[in-house]
Amino acid sequence: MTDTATTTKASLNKFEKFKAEKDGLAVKEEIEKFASLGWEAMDETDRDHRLKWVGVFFRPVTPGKFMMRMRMPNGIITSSQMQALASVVQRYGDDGCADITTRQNIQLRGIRIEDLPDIFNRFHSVGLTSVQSGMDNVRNITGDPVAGLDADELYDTRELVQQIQDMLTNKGQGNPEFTNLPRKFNIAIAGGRDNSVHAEINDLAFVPAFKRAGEAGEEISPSSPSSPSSPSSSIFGFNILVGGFFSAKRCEAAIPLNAWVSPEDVVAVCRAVLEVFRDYGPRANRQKSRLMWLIDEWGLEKFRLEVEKRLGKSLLPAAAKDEIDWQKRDHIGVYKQKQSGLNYVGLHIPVGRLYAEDMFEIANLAEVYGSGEIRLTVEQNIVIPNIPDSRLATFLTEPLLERFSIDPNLLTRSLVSCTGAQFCNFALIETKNRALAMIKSLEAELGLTRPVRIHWTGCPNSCGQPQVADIGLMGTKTRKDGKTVEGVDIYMGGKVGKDAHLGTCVVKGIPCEDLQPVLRKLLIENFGARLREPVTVISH
Ligand code: SRM
Ligand code: SF4
Repeated sequence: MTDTATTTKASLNKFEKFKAEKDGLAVKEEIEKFASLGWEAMDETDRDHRLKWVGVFFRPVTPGKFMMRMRMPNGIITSSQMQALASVVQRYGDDGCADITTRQNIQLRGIRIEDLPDIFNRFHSVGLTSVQSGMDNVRNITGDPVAGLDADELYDTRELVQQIQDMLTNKGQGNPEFTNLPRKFNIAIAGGRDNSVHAEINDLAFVPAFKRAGEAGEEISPSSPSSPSSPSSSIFGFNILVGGFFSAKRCEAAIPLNAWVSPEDVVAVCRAVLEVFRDYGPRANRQKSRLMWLIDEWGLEKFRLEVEKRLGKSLLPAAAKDEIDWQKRDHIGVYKQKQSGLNYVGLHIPVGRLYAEDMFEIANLAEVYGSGEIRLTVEQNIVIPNIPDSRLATFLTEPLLERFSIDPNLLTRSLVSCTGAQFCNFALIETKNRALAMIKSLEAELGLTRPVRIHWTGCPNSCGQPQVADIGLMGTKTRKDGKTVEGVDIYMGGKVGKDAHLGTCVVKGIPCEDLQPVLRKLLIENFGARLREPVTVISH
């Protein structure tokens, strides 16, 4: 392993120790062996931890039925890839399903270890990879969900995101240079004006920003390439944000590195930042290992200097302002593309949950009406692009759109939920099913005039991002009538898009069984909701 500047071997935590004994990626060569051994006979560290380096997650809640986390750069998947994923979960009957994640990605459920060799072969044949998607690796890299489609976009993020993934996974084969980071690492690139990727909650994020020729860095020559939509004599690039993260102990929005890069340098900057994090990031305490802890220890100036050293050149100071000046869009509904005569259509997938037949049908619709491409959003929904005007009306009559609506009710529309107790052993509460049931009841009681973004997360790890929500609900255990019951802490004030900032906890420990009237009140008092008809409030 890479020795860190600050950590001695004796102070390594247990994760560092097992990584030092055997790199996680080594299990890639042992899949056949594991398949014939079976999950019960496997070495426990390989089974419970190292398999995550190839995207395979042991689920203590459903032992023997594993989860697989893919990589979907920029949240883009083809219909044949979707079919391949569908055929994998289909074989597991009631145990098989898939979830769209809060990082524009897909996770599969019900996976049996004996099937892994065949599953990896299938993935390989359709160009899918799940490598380095868990543990101390870089997670799925997010990009603008309407990249290349949106007439107002500043930069098409697709190629850059793919290049970064190729660099850090060696084109999906696995890259031992980046398989032993001190902790997980998130990267996002925003290409539009609405920050569709939640740049502020990533360890490293790039947000569109124009530099005026001559502004601070004389390196910018008027002949440098500029975006079609750039103001005259300006050049397109990105301001860099660093250190955003959520964890059970601490949540921070990313801070400006005071650096600007042109698109050509983005991959190199990612490499440089990751090398610095890998070689100097703190490894003693896993609760204090994310990038922001290193920045705290060093100060931003030193961090920036080390990144520049690895990069082999100075970074230009940030552009005076970035271009994130829109409210965040959710992409649900029908929208004209920049390509004349084509449309993209966003379908709402309730809490991101899909079954094999849904996945086959989505793939089929994308092929029949579009170009065979499907996009995923961080709100756990899908976008089908490239539907010609001439086929749009017929597309909109497809039965699947009754379940996966293009015009859902206003609370349903913005609902996001993490996995929760059904599959996740960290969960303190059940989330997805509860979230759906409660939203349905609230919508029956209330009339709304605008969407309210409600995010559920089953524990303080915050995978469901309650801090970015209008109303965030974080699972906890609380007391009621002398008994321990499932409850939530309530977060409010999360703002996304322009001037994004994190919400904070406003109430703690509301029992889930008492939550609905509390939400009703919040929606009425803060978000303009109105009671459809008087509700009898029963006091407990
Ligand atoms: Fe997460 C761990 C699910 C996005 C913060 N996350 C987990 C594990 C792997 C825990 C486990 O082994 O059971 C969960 C798997 C449950 C399962 O069976 O699905 C899990 N995280 C998820 C997903 C699936 C939630 C979802 O329903 O969408 C998301 C998968 C994203 C992906 O495709 O890679 C997911 N997780 C996030 C996010 C949101 C984001 O990235 O925007 C966060 C907060 C942002 C961040 O990381 O800074 C997040 N997950 C965590 C943490 C806390 C990290 C920390 O520094 O302490 C953990 C626990 C850990 O890593 O020790 C965690
Ligand atoms: Fe599991 Fe907690 Fe993440 Fe939800 S927030 S998926 S319960 S780790």
